[in-house]
Amino acid sequence: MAGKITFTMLKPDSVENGYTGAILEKINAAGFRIVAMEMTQLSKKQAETFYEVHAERPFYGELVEYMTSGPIVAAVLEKDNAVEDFRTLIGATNPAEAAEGTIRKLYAESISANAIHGSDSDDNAQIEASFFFSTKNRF
Ligand code: 3AN
Repeated sequence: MAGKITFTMLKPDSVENGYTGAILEKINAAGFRIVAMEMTQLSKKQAETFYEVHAERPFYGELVEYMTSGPIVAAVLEKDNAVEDFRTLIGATNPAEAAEGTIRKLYAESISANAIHGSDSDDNAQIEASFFFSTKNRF
């Protein structure tokens, strides 16, 4: 059965460029319910841990530096088939390859400043949601 939650972060470029409201509107319009949400700035340690799966990738240092460069908005979202539907809504990692109408096509600047994160599996959605929010703070 497809999972009901996914985890997202509006990345520093989205917040800095004033796109938070427009992106949340698109998320709501696509049928996702906001279960938990917080505006925060990641510490280096938090970003390193969150992106640990990419530790060996050449862009890891750049990614951690970028994700700690300004505030982000973290949220847990609920919908049937949440992970897959959200990945469709945000579009390809590289905005140059993202489909028309997707969040990354509309709002991303580059492959690293790519506007938004979305979990890539149900297991990671659970891990990432728990990284930011206790069950007590999910509604
Ligand atoms: P996605 O966010 O689409 O799941 P991942 O998990 O492959 O993509 O990559 C995680 C993050 O790492 C991306 N959101 C992006 O910010 C960054 N990233 C991925 N590939 C590159 C790359 N080739 N150069 C710079 N940053 C990258």
